[in-house]
Amino acid sequence: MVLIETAESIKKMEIRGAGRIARAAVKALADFARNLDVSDLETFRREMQGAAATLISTRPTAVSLPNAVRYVMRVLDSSESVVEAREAIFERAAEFVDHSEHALGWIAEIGARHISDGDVLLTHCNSEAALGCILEAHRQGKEIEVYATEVRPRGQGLITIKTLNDAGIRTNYIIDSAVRYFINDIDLVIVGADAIAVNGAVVNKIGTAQIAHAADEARKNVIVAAETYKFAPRTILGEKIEIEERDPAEVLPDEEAARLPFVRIRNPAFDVTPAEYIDLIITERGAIPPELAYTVIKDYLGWRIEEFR
Ligand code: RUB
Repeated sequence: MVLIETAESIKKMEIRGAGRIARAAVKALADFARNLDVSDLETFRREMQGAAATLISTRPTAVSLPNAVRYVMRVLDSSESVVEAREAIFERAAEFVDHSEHALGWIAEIGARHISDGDVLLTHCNSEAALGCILEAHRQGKEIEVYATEVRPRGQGLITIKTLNDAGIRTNYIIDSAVRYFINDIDLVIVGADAIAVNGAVVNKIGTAQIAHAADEARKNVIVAAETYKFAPRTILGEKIEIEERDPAEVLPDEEAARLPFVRIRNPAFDVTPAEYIDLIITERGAIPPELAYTVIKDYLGWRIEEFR
């Protein structure tokens, strides 16, 4: 069953990265709706809500996931029959995927404008949105060089350096703790986001906050590339974005950990970079300073204070 397989793949990080997770989830929802053999609307709604909950529970941090699922599920409120509801789900899911893919193109185009000929960039983790900007700048003929981090413990940096290498971009692969050592050689940091709070704080792969801090200290700009559906509406009311803490075995194998009974292994997958360390957020609608995050939530996501009553 596609729903269960997708949920498992997201949990195991076979499908990973906030944008990919969101697209996979809405495709799984559409598939679930297609195969849901029920005739009354109430049962259809209930089953769909169960499927949505299963998908949303897979990983807690990337807000693109609940945003995408809720965007698709909202059509159930106005549907009057199972046939209509099913069609509406298909339409919405396809619309989301289409928008998400186009958004990456627009972000790449806008982001590339902020990358100058001769720039040395630093990126962390593996973000489609951030890499899109780098690849587009290179495609435009800008002479650029990239530093890419390893990204302990899951090593997403390896995916990043393969992509950069395949594009023929001069790349330096460094361990995460070498960022401050190299920061003066870098002109611009460019990363993606899993979630952006209303105060402009950015949640991204663990280590991003340290990198942004080092960049701030060295007076280097930090750009975040993120689709509007990564902004977190519920932070308007002070809701905190949950930071996923993953299996300690990703950091140290269980057999080794078992020999160290006084040691607790901590494995947070993300951290929060305060808005003051971020210079610009590139969305598909344009580039904004982090202070304007509320505008994105209000104008583009269409979520208003009244919805939270
Ligand atoms: C991925 C990560 C990425 C964001 C943005 O973490 O932190 O920077 O999700 O990625 P993980 P994208 O590997 O744990 O999923 O721009 O591709 O949506």
